[in-house]
Amino acid sequence: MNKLSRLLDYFGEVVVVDSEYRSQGDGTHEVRCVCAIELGGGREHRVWVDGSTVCPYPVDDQSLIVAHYASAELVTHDSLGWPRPFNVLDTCVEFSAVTAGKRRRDQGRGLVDALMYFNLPHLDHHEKDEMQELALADRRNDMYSSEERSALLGYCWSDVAGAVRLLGVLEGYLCP
Ligand SMILES: [Mn+2]
Repeated sequence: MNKLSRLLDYFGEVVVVDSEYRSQGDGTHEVRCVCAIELGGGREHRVWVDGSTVCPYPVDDQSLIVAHYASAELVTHDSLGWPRPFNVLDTCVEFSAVTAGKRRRDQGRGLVDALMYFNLPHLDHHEKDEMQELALADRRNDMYSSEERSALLGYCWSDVAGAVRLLGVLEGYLCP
């Protein structure tokens, strides 16, 4: 997957990020995994958090970090001791702005809702719930089997792929 972004006219790199985690209730995340793609360079990242990790993608002032509900990714960065990104674009905020006054009451603003709104490929809610339950389990990262790790990483990656598709549509509004 290597889809160019029109936002690359404005930034040296555009990185679409998602993480899976268990919220600890104290403003920090027990982060399971982080997936990301650099749309300019094409590098893909699939990181299972095992001990200390370093942020594998650029977060400097030349780079734009894109995520759906990006505040969660900022907490993930804080929780991992990673630097906070300099520039952030939240596809949930942009989707909300673009569809304000147009969404029906039963149309939410989550990633699956946004993909459905634009008739883009998406996981079904049930599949998503199942994976989120796995991420929320009350256990340490080293207690996940290799099958569970790859299932969660695959799910996390599918959210990155979904956010890339959503960004492609939103760019039509953001970069007219
Ligand atoms: Mn996710």
